[in-house]
Amino acid sequence: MYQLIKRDGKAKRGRFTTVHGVIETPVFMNVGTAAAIKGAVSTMDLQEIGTQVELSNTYHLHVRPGDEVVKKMGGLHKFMVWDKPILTDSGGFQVFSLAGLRKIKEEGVKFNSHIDGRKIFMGPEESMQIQSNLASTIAMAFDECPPSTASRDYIQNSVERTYRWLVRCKNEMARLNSLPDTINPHQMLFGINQGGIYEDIRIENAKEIAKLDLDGYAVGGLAVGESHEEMYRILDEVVPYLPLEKPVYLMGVGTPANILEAVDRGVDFFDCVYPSRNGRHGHVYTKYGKLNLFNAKYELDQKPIEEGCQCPACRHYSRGYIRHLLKAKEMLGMRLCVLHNLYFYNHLMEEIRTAIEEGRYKEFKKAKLEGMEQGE
Ligand code: PRF
Ligand code: ZN
Repeated sequence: MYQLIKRDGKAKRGRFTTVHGVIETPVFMNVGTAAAIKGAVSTMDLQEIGTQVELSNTYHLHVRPGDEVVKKMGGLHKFMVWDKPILTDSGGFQVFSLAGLRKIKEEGVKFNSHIDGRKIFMGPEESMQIQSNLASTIAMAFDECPPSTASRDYIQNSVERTYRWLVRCKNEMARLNSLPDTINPHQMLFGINQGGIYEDIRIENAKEIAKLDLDGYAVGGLAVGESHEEMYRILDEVVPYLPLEKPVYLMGVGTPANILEAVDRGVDFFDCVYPSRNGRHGHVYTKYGKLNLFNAKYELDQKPIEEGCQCPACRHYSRGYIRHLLKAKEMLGMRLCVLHNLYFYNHLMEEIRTAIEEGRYKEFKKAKLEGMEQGE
C-alpha cells in the first residue's frame, strides 16, 4: 500500500507498506544480484548503512543455486538473512543483456545460461513461479527490454507482447499467492512500461498498464544507450500517465545527478550497480563529485573519503590507507569503498526525502548538482 505523504512540484515523498516493513520513498535499492552485494558486503552491513530494500535477480538465482534450492532453504529472506523488503527483477532484462542465442516467442524466451550454456526457457509464468519460490516482497513483471537501436516497428510489437505478458504475470501471481505452500502469499507485482524513445508508444502503454491496478509501476528500457536528455524527456512525458497513488520505479538508474533529476519528475524507486561497481574500482562518491583513490595524490592523505561522512569507512580510515589496500589488492579496500558508496546513495535519498517534506526540493537539487560539479 502506497501513501503519498507530500508533493513538491512533481517530486513525491511516499510511504510504501509491505509485509516486510515500510519503505520510505524516494528510495535507492541496493543491488545484490545473486543474493550478495558484490564487494564482500553482508546483510549486517546493509542494516548499518541504512539500506531499506535489497534487489536480487530472478535469472541469476534460477541458474545458481536454483530457485527450488532457495525455496527449500526457506526463501530469499531466510537464505540471505535479511528481514526487510526484497525486490526481484524478473529476468527479462538479464536474459537480453547476458544470455546468448535467445529466441523470443509469444510464450516466452529460449536462451542459453551464461554459466554453463544449458538451454533455459522463461516466460511470464516461469518468471512468476521462480519469484514466488524466491518469495521476494516485490516481483517484477516479465518484460522485453529492446536495445536502443531497435526500430519503431520492432518496439511497437515488443511493447504489445510485453503487455500480454504482464496480464499473464498478474493472473499467475494471483494463482501462486493462493497456493498453500507459497512462502510469501502477499507478494506484490510491479508492471513495466516500455516503448524506447517513442513517447506515443510509451504513453499508450502507460495508460493500459495503469488500468491493471498493480502494486507499482516501473519505467524500463531507459539508460540503455539514449542520452540523459532523452531519458528526462521520456520521464517528463510518461510519469504523468502512471497512477499518482502508486510507486514509480526507474529501473537501472543511475548517477546521483540522474536520480536528482528523476525524483523531480515523480520517481520513487531506483536501483543501479554504480555505487558497488565503482567502489570495487576505487571510485568513491563525495558531495564534490567522484574521487579515484588510486590517484597518487591520496598517498599521504590522512582525511576520510568524505569529511563528516558517518559510514563505517569514513568513521575509521584515511584515504591514504584505503588507497594502499586497493593497490595491494586487499579485499578490505574494495569493501570499504563499496560501503562508503552505498552509504552515500542511501544518505542522498534521505536528504532528498527531507527536502521534499520541507518543500525545498528545487533549491536542494540545484545546490547538490552544483556541488558535485565543483570537484575537489
Ligand atoms: N526491464 C527489466 N529490468 C531492467 C530494465 C528493464 O527494462 C532496465 C533498463 N534500464 C534495467 N533493469 N525487467
Ligand atoms: Zn564514508
